[in-house]
Amino acid sequence: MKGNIIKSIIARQVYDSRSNPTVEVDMLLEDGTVGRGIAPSGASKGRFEALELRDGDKDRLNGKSVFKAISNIKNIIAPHLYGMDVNDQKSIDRILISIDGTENKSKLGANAILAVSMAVAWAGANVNRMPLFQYLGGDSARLVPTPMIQIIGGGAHANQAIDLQDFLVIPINSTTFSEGYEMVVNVYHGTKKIFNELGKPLGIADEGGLWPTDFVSNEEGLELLMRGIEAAGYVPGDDIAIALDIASSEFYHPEIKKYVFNLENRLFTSEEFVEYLCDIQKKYPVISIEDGMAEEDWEGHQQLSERLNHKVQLIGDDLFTTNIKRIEKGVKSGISNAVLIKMNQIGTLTETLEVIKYTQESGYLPVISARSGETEDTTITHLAVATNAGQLKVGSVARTDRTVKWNEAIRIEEKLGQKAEYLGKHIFDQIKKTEK
Ligand code: 2PG
Ligand code: MG
Repeated sequence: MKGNIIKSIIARQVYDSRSNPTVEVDMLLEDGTVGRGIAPSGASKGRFEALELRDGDKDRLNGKSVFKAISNIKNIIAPHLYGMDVNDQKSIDRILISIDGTENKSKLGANAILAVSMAVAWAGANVNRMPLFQYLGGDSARLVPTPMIQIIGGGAHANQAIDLQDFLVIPINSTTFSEGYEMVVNVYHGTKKIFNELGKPLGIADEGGLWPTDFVSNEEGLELLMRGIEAAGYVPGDDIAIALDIASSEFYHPEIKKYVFNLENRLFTSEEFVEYLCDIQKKYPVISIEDGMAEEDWEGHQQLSERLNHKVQLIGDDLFTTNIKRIEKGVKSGISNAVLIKMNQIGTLTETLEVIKYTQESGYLPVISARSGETEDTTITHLAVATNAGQLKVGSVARTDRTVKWNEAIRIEEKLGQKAEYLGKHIFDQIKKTEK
């Protein structure tokens, strides 16, 4: 079909939710259809992620401009793709991978490659007049994700005000996405009310969560979250469960092999940190822990997994970096039982789909995730439904770069109507099922 043919590719520098430059691509087809992709950007990045290409020009936008990536799209990528059928996503992504030719997409930049790959998907869906989730997932795409939502933000997303990065909730006692989302909105407001009543100064962290400025311990975040859940009229553990992204690579010091809580002036060995996490899990209704240990502390991960796997969802983010080779290593040794899926950690949509498939086939749980630097792009919501991943993590319920993704899930749920499925409490069965 001639209409599906790629006619021109426009790449430009736009800005993300942290006011950093990023790459946007418009994919124009012969029949006038357009598809757009915008690359997101992380702050607490894993060492093994694909490379985000920035210009490094200290006199311009702190070295963060992306004109090299844009010129790579215009001069290297685009000439290869003109005349191709936009519906052939796999071949297009394969070309992108091969003209880059590096392990970590460092020649062309994963931001350049991903924005193109996403734009191809949207143009493909648009030219077929289909929602993206259906275009990618067909008729079996019907699992609307259970949200994992940040209420308090810390770590690299809040200027290290506290060491732990994300205090999140999962609305387990909900039967639809819309119902679950409403519950979390209530928790957000409830927690804000508690902060105000206690006279706690408060900012908004990078992903829209509450930014504590005067905490004395990391556990204080958990205490306040519990109070926030109760203030919203819910029972912690029954209605709303807690999830944590420890993002521990950020405060692990490999030279001394210690985890360091700056806020509390406390040092932990790997074993002690496993103990700390197990204690927290006993004390609070925590059902999901991400990056409990640092990205290179495989032994620590092994210990944590022996203690908590199958009771708790243990997600590898920096640990796995959406990379089959690293996930394989985890699967072989029974490390963790879930994988955080971030498209820009690997760099193309096709590879992301392969990672999700591999994760599911390995009996691990995929959790689709945004980055802390985001835009109006809603691809990840569609990706979650398309792959029946079951869970989505997008930061908080405030700020438009976050709500665009959640609002899109509300629309998709409505569109699916009777066909829509949802995990809610079944998350527990899913975690249990990861037991071999
Ligand atoms: C994470 C993400 C999203 P960043 O650690 O899971 O919260 O943060 O995009 O900064 O890596
Ligand atoms: Mg993380």
